[in-house]
Amino acid sequence: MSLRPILIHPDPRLKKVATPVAEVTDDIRRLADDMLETMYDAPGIGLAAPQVGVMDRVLVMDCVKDPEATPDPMVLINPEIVEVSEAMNVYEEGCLSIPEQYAEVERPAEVSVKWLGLDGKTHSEHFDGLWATCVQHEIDHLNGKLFIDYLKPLKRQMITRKMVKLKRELARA
Ligand code: K1U
Ligand code: ZN
Repeated sequence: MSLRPILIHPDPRLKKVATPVAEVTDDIRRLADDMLETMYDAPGIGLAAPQVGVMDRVLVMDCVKDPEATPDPMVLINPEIVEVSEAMNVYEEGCLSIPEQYAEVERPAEVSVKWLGLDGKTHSEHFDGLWATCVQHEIDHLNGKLFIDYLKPLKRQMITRKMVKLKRELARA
């Protein structure tokens, strides 16, 4: 297992639609392991493959925030939202590709998702609470969408300018 560098916005790879995975290969298993290690190290509650520069439809998440509780790592390949609730929920989201920037985003409060597991089988689950918010945020990444795309243009531009500055500073360091 190894840590992979996380891309920082703006980066063209974060705006692209990722490609469906045709088969669960050793490369995909290695990618999922590396993504979980990278997510826990960040730390974060989710990570999508495009954030580490891989344009495959793979995401990982673990929304168990309590460090004393048992971790619940999940790997979702080719995830699809099959049902959304009418009820909406607002959560102050962050993003590992947009460090230290947070904003309220409104999304369906509950979603049903189906995906391919590392076992090669189709799985489906109903998510609510933070899990529902996180899985939608990660599926957005697979579709080239960031949480700042839900914000007013002025706020989005302000955050993007901060990230351009941060990337310049990181490149100089
Ligand atoms: O996809 C990402 O960039 C990861 C992102 C996921 C996410 C956060 C909040 C709402 C929806 C999706 C993060 O994990 S940001 C970091 C974070 O939320 C966190 C970090 C440490 C402990 C608890 C949360
Ligand atoms: Zn994100």
